[in-house]
Amino acid sequence: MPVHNADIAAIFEEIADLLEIAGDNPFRIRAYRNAARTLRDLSHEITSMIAHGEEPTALPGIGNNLAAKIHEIVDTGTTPLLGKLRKRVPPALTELLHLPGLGPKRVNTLYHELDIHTVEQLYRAALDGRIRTLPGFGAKTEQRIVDAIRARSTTSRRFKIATTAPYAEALVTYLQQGPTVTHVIVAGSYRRAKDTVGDLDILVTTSAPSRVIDHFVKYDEVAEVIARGSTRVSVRLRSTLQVDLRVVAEDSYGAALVYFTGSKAHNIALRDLGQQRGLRINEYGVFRKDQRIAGETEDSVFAAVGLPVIPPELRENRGELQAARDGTLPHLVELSDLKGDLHAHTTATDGRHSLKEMALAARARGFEYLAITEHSHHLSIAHGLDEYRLMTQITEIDRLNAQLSGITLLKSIEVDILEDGELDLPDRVLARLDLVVGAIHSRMHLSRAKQTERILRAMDRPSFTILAHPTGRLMPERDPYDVDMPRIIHHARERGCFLELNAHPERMDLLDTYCRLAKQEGVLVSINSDAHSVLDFHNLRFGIGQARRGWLEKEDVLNTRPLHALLPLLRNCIKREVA
Ligand code: DGT
Ligand code: CA
Ligand code: CA
Repeated sequence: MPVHNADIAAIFEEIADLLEIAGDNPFRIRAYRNAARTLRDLSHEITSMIAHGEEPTALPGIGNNLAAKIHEIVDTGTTPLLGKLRKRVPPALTELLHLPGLGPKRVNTLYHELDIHTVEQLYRAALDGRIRTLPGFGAKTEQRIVDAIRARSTTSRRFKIATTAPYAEALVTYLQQGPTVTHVIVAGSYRRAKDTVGDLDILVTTSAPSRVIDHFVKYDEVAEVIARGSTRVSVRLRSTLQVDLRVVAEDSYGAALVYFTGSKAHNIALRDLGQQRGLRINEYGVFRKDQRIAGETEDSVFAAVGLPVIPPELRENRGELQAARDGTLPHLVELSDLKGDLHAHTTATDGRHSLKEMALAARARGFEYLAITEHSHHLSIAHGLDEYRLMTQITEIDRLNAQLSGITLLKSIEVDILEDGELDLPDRVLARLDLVVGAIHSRMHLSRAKQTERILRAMDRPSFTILAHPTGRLMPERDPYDVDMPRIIHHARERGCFLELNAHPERMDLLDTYCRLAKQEGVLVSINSDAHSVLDFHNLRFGIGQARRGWLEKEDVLNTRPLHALLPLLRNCIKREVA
């Protein structure tokens, strides 16, 4: 069975979790977590790398020991270490570890004091008020546990889009190799580039549906066939991801693609539009009475109702049909429009590559600039920079900039926004940087009013440039914090600063609807990778997808500016005095 990077990463994460609960060596735990991240972020399958004779040790952070584990998993689907650890620690406990506020110490307390193994047991104990009696817990923690479990049950069945991408791409390749197939395309929310995907919807055109379906259900990854008909089949993959396959004739391709791309709300609105013109639109075509007038291509379907084709990312019935009718559809930003990245880390804090490695990787992508934005010292778990270490890095950046051609490193910092809205470094230090990226990493549970005030105050600092990951969510374990985002966007407008759309798969924040609001307010959005390794630039494609969902065009995005146009914008922002 082909083993995907995500499968190996999941095993490494579980090993790390189990080691953590068992109180193992922190360095060992970290090594597994880093390796999991490396694998997940990899743009190619490690199995094919190995098949080409390359060794996993060529990857950053993968030593001989981890490489041996990877080989074991590729060959057998698992590693003996996992079995051993699962005997030592009840495996369900790792699920508890992923609830906010529960570290290994608390999980151990729950296990030993209350014999809690599972999330369900934890939920019941919390509702009974038994958690608050434990040492190190309180009524507040207990309530947070209840909230988190409730939130989880509504969101946990969805996958981050970045997680589904390797599965989708591998399946498309597999289906293309099958018999009598012409088009293969992933439709549904995946094609609309939603930040999370409920299931994959794959559309295939063929003259022999049953042969395609036979081929599909033989795919190695298929764990279970949920439902099978003559032109459709639903399966669950081993990763638990569900895939719906639809098989249609070539001349229905466009109509089926429109239908299965959705969204449902968009489809219904489009169908109504058709009805007003005496047309019937369904997944087989566009019909006037019994006569088919369109359906081979998406263009033909939209043209039948007098519209240009609408980009999939806009198809949410949020005004796109009206815009299409008015000729005001946006010309959406594209990945190739990005000229640089304004959020990246190096080995100086919690990144895994050096300044130079990051600079060269950015240059290789065709970027003109890369802002180095380490954490500031308040974030001690990431080994954040104090003033002295920041100054040392600035010197090093100057040296590298003099040495390297074709790429400019910008001096910056991801400075912590403290609870009172102050920044973690004084203005005189921040004033020496090209830009200042501010972010919240602590006290996520302030009231909406306090959290909003905190951010507005931070934006008032004279050097503040970009608000990073504006709602702080980490999918799936941390919900966005409660803030008044329209007010923050408005304030950004007044203060002349910018908002980040963080393309890290777990963040994908600013949300699409707020991207759109930012555009309406004239606030530029910076689409950043938050790279912690040279591989992370790859995630920018998902950030672009979300920006497109937010109707953003090239000129709405800060880092589509070439360096010479970017610098004045940053300076304007930095020099602005507090009124
Ligand atoms: P997901 O899977 O929850 O991330 O979201 P989608 O949009 O992929 O939804 P899914 O998989 O249930 O269905 C795929 C597309 O099929 C959906 O976007 C639109 C179309 N569709 C599904 N059910 C209906 C329906 O009842 N009416 C219409 N007009 N279209 C539907
Ligand atoms: Ca779907
Ligand atoms: Ca579906």
